[in-house]
Amino acid sequence: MLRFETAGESHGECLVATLTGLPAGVPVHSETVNRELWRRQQGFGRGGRMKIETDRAEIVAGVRHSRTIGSPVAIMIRNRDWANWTESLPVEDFAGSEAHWKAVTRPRPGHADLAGAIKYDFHDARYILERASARETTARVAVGAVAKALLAEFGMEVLSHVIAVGGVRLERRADWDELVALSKKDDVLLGCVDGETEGRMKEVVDQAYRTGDTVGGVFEVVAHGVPVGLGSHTTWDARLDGRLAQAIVSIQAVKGVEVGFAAEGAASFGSEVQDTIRYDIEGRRFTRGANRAGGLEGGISNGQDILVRGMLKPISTLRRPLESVDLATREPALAAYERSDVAVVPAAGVIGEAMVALVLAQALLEKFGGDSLAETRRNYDGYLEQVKNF
Ligand code: EPS
Repeated sequence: MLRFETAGESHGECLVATLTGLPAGVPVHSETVNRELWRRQQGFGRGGRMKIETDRAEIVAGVRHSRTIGSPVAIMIRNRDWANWTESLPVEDFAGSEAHWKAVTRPRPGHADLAGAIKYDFHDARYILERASARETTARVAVGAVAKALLAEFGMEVLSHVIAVGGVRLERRADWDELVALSKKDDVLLGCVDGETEGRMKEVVDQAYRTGDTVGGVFEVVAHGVPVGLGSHTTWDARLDGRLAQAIVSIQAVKGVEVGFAAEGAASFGSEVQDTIRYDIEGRRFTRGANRAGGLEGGISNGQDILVRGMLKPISTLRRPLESVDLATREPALAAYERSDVAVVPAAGVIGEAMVALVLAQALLEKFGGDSLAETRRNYDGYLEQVKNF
């Protein structure tokens, strides 16, 4: 079973992630992981922290001579900002440390601050926000890049784009080649495939900057080259759509997920929604009239592109803070503000890619197993042959 874990606080020494259960022989290169980390840092609307950090992956276990060796892969990403926090958040307490604490006692509406402080019995939300912060997603993206390397061996790719920022929405479908081109760009504005729409998205972010506000949006993750048959209809927790939904909603600030064209489908008749089935006699394969199901039927991948969207609420740290209550005095107070992002939709898309890649890698290994890449490939090729002869 492929599994991953992350640890690390936003202003601690580093973030770490382990990925356990990969077969031996998967090619892994630091530069590929670093490119994904770089992509996560981009986008118009990111905050001051991104100017401090240049996230770099240090692969410290599980990879030798650029290939996995079957043992857990461990990756560390150092926080440059840690240098400014060594006295405020030390591992070992020291006499007089209180004078250096950066206590957060005015919880931000929408953040984990208040619920976390009550639950963990802290009167300082600092200990909560340090882990709740989306800085944690750096570690997810690092192991997600390794999952992508495994998927690439089987012809699968996962990319994303932004389909809405605030009320501005991309009104057309993006094709796969546009997503590939977007992922190769070295100047990321808002991650939208349409320049004119992206310009209008930027105006919304500009407005949020001007007014001390924040803005959310919607990203779409597309998985290309996925074979028919990952996931299963047989039990609720084997359904791939459910597993992808959890992976997407677990991303900080994501409040909603959509598989395929769910919202549109809910407002339509069945005759307009289902993807009709056809057969290509020469190619000896089943084809579809459309892909409104987002590549998933009955919780099983159906061979079409997998489409999942994440809906992000606006970031909860506002420069023009909202009404709150001071945890110490119980008096009304404005919520805490240090610095924050104004919009993070393209970055969230990159995180969404990592999460989708991890879930697909898990489903792939569940179905095909293998301790070495060669063994996994043999099982995979045998299955594809079976599908061809179905
Ligand atoms: C983030 C780093 C954080 C925030 C953001 C994501 O850095 P800092 O808190 O030092 O400014 O910019 O986290 C949040 C949105 C949040 O609410 O905590 C990152 O690396 O993505």
